[in-house]
Amino acid sequence: MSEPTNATVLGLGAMGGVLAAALQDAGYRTTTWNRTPGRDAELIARGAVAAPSVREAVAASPVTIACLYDHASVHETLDPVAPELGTLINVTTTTPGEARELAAWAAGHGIGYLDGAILATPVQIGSREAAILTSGSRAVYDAHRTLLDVWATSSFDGDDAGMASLHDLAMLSGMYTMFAGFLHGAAMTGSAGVPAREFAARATPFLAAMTEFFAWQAATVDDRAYQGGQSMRFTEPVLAAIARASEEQGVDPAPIAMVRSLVQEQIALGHGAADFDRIYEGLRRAEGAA
Ligand code: FVH
Repeated sequence: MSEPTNATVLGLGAMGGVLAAALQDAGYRTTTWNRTPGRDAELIARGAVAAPSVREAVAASPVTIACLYDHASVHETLDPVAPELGTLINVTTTTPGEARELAAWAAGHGIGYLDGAILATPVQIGSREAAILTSGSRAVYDAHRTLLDVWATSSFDGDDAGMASLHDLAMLSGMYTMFAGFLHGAAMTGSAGVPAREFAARATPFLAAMTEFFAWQAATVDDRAYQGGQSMRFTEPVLAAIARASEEQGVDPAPIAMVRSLVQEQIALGHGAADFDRIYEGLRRAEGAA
C-alpha cells in the first residue's frame, strides 16, 4: 500500500498543533480540526486546511490522528463519525485498558486502529530524541510508518493495543518517582540554604551512575534471585535515617517513606534477609502477573 499524502489531525493543543505542523511541513496535505476554533491560524498559514467539523476532517484523509485530551474526549469526538473512519492513529494518552477498549471499538466499526504513545515534548517532535511507541494493527503501522517517523523514531510493540501505553506509563512512573526523589533531596539540602542548582550538580552524576544498576535489578527480578545483594534488614535502617533527617530538617519525608513502607512490608512477610529488589514481589499484586 503506497504511503498516503493526506492526513487529518484532530486536536491542536500543545502537542497536536506541532504534530500537524510537522506533517504539513513534510509535504502531507494536512487537514485539521479543533474543538475550540482559533487554534489553527498558523497551520492555515503553512498550507493546512481547517475543517469546520470532525466529519469533514475525517472525510478529507485516509488516516486520522487523534491528539485529544483523554479517553473520554476521543469517544466524544469520534463516536458520531465512527462509520466514516477508515484508519485511526490515536496518540492521546490512555491507559492500556482504555487503548484496548478503543481497539475493540474500532474493530467493531471496521476501523484500522493503531495506539501511539509519544515519548517527547512538543519541542522535541521531529528530533531524534523523540520516540513514539505504537501497538495494535501491524498493517496500520506498516502503512503509516513514514508518517510516524516524521515526528519521532517509531517502534511497534505488537497487536495488543495496550502495550504502547503500558510501556509509556511504566517508564513515566520511573521518571516521576525519580523526579520526586530528586526534589526531596533538593528540599532537604535546601532547608540548609543549599541552592537546588548546587544539589543538582552533585546529584546528577550520582543518580545517572545508579541507573547502571537497572540491568542487575532486572536480572534479579526476572530470575527471582533475591539473595546475595543488600538485604532489607540492612536497608531499612538507612531508609529510617533518611526519613529522620528529613523530619529534622522540617521536610516532608513522603517519597522515602513510600520506599520504606515497601521494604517494611517485605520484612513483615519474613523476607528481611532478601535483597531490596524483592519489593518487586510486593508491587506485583495481580495474581498471574508475568
Ligand atoms: N504535551 C506533552 O508534552 C505531552 C507529551 C506526551 C503525550 N501527551 C499527550 O498528548 C495529548 C494532547 O496533549 P496536549 O499537550 O496537546 O494537550 P492540550 O494542550 O491540553 O490540548 C488538548 C487538546 O484536546 C482537546 N480536547 C480536550 N477535551 C476535548 C473534548 N472533550 N473533545 C474534543 N477535544 C477535546 C483540546 O481542545 P480545546 O480545549 O482547544 O477545545 C485540545 O485540542 C494528551 O493526551 C497528552 O497526555 C502530550
